Amino acid sequence: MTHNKFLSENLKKPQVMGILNVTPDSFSDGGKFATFDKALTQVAQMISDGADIIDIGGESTRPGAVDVSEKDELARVIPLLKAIKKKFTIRVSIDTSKAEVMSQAIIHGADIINDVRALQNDGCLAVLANSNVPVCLMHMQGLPRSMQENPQYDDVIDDIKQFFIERIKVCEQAGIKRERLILDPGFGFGKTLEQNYQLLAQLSQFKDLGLPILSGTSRKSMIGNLLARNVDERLAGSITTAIIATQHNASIIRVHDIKETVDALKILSMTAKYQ
Ligand code: 9MG
Repeated sequence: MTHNKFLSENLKKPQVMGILNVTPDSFSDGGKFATFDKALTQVAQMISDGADIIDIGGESTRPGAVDVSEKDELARVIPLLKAIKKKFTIRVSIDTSKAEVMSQAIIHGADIINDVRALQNDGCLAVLANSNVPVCLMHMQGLPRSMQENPQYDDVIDDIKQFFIERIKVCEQAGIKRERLILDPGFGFGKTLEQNYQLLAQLSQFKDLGLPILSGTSRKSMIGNLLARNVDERLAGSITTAIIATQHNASIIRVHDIKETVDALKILSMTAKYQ
């Protein structure tokens, strides 16, 4: 399977995607990078720690999160994207589900669109169809406000695979080539603890779709709830899940703790040579 230029050139080794939340209530950093200068300083640190991609999010998608207006999201994300593109050569992904944010992000140089709603919101397919930017289609059951209330599947792997097949078809029909797509099972987005770990253990089951897999488990409740650890105590769990995901075919790993994940991946890669 040939991917588009970005994907074929950059997925030869697992890519570390560093998380930069620019929401006042961001998931595990308490919003401490919510100001512009701090965010830029953080980007410099993420690059020096070895990030391959920076994922900027102006909408919180944590369980229970409320919606943000388009105006607020644009104001959080676009000036920062422009500044990063001016100052650094790092690739930038924009985490959004809004067509206008996608459109502005693409105009201002975004390298990937990361959509936890898999381009299901109005206008998103058309925006992507008019560009050549890769897009991550994430699976979520329900909506952030209520998704953890009672997640139910006939078979979590099969159901998510069917969702991917359907979304790939819809994208292709809209004019978005298959080779621009990245798939993400959406750890923690409408999944029980057991379902999350089944997905992690069986991530290779999505291999037959022939598309790159993105995995995001960093500091999530699936780690905290299993280990009884607060958000700031989930480093070991986050690294372990990143390594397991990589061993099971993930090629982009979305993380908070870049330096530690890069170290762990280097060790994994050293052993992979002898397998
Ligand atoms: C924005 N966001 C939060 N968690 C995520 C995950 O697991 N995957 C992707 N693609 N985006 C996420």
